[in-house]
Amino acid sequence: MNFKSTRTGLSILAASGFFALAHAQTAAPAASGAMQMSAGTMTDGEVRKIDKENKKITLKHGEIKNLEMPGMTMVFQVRDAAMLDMVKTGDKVTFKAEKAGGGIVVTEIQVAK
Ligand SMILES: [Cu+2]
Repeated sequence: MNFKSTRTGLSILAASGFFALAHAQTAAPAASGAMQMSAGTMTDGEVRKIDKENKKITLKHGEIKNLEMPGMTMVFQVRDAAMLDMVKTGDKVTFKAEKAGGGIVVTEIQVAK
């Protein structure tokens, strides 16, 4: 039990650390007057299907600006199968997708508030 709660605490810490970093990176170009910031944009979506065995998720998504992709429903690879424990079918989510290894990989996902 103790181990589990420690692990959860660590991953929350890691996630918030990552967030702080992302914010810091976003702040720099804005300060220098650059308005276009495409990399690392969060995209809205809705979970249609989860395939844990194959580390895949089907998302109905809005425009993914950093990939220049219009809204559609499609299957994504996820970076880490544990990400699929954080969402369920029907959830409205925000996620980050990047090109990696010839495919598109979801690198971050969270239930939309
Ligand atoms: Cu798509």
